[in-house]
Amino acid sequence: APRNDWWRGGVIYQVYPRSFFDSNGDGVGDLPGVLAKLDYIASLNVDAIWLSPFFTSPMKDFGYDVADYRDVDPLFGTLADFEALIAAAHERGLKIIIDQVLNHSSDQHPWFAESRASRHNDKADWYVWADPKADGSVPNNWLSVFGGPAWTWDSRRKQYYLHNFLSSQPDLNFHCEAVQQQLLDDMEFWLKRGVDGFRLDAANFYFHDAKLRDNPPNLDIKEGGIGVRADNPYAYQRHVYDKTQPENLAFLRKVRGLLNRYPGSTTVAEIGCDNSLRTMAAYTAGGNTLHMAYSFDLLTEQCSPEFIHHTVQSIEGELADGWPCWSVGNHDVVRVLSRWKQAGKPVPDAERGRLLMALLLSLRGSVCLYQGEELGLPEAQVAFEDLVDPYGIAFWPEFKGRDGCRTPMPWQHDIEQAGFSSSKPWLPVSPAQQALAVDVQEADEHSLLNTYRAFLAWRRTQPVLIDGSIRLWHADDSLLVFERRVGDEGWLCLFNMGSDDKFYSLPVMVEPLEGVPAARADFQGGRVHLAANSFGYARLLG
Ligand code: TEU
Repeated sequence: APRNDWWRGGVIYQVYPRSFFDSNGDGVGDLPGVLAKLDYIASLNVDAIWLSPFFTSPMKDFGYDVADYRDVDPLFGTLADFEALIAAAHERGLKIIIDQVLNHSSDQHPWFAESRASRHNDKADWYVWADPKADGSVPNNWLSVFGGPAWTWDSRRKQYYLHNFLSSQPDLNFHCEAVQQQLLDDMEFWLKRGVDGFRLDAANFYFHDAKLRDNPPNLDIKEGGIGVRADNPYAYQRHVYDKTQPENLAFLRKVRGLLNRYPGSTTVAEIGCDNSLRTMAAYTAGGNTLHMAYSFDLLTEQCSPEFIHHTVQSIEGELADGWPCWSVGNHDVVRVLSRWKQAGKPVPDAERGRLLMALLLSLRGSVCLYQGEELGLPEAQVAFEDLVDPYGIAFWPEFKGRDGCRTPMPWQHDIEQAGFSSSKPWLPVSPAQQALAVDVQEADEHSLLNTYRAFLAWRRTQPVLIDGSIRLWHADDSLLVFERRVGDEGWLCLFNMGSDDKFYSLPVMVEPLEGVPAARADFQGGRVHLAANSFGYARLLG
């Protein structure tokens, strides 16, 4: 019988529809394109697909600016296309999770048009409006994640409105009950159409401090953190008032109440803030708020075994009965093989890719894989003239934006546009990525793609990895060792992330685990030999 908690320990494949497959030759991927490639996704042996936004949108933030929460943008297809996709996915045993961008709408949403029209109308308080200071300046020091103040002046209302992201993405006012109810109704619209859950965009941003207090300065800047750059003032504030307010828990409980009426549905929230592990724990514990949350910790530059050890240790310490979801890549960050560059000797990306695959899929929790990770794609080099991401354009050249991880999926190595589209795509195909196209890797039984397929097929039959507890054993500058356990069955999982051979003395008796795809550890009595970028598992005896 299908488990309602299929999402626990499940693997979610993130599709960025604009760049997956273009079925109608307009240069932009679409929902019929996802349908056309559904057998490919099913062949990966993942449990679910997370679709980045395909809703009606002026595309200022490529769909993360929604102008109608209940319809499909013509660029991506129709509601009927979406329904066909859901049906076909379910036939293949794949769940569909859709992105809900509730924190803000597009400034083209009719709600915003009404809200900005006057201070006295039904939607007057649906967005966050505030009077200027006496000198006409912005109400407080809050900043937009994408640069500049988080406030934009509206000459009609003669007030400022809040936008944590682009000025074309006004924040909805969650302090207004009617807004909450409307968004819950819009979510239910999709549940009724059979979606299996939601990825909640920027889920800790929903509420702002009603008193609009200034954020304090940040005196403890974490180098290598997301957005930490000398030219980005956002990192130099502590974001205690513009997001992550206590009121959010009550709203998330309403979301859970709605989902509880649709058994088998789930939520995975994106939590980006200074204390994201603690927030993840608070938002997923107790079974009455979110099902899962993912943090940004593994989406940063930091990738040492010590860092991963420390991150997992802290979340395990905080989590209680909450549930983590891990990812090392998405449509917002540099692709992992380019971001987690290895010190020392360069190694083939496919070898590094195998190690990161096994590591990510051995942690306790669910996992989001980003399209192309299974191919070991490096970050695409996109020239300034070709950039379309406003975030990248604003901070070039210190920060090159998010286009390099959003270029078209390479399906074929020897045809124009890598088989993604019959015309010029919205972002250029990367030649380095095209060399790793799906057709090349399908023809090679040892390719990273085929390793993913085999590993995921094996993993889904291993209760230790799906349900087991985790205990950290050891981390140094190259080696990470932890234990996973269900009942009497305990495994030691070892990863050599360094570029040199490594020996590890086993403090206990073990028996090497056979038949693990791509595992290469060599157990020699009381110690184990791990070549650079290799991993292995052993059963703990006694
Ligand atoms: O990203 C949210 C986001 O950018 C923040 O969480 C940010 O990284 C962090 O707060 C930095 O401190 C989501 C989407 O994934 C992204 O594509 C959208 O552009 C954004 O929301 C706005 O909808």
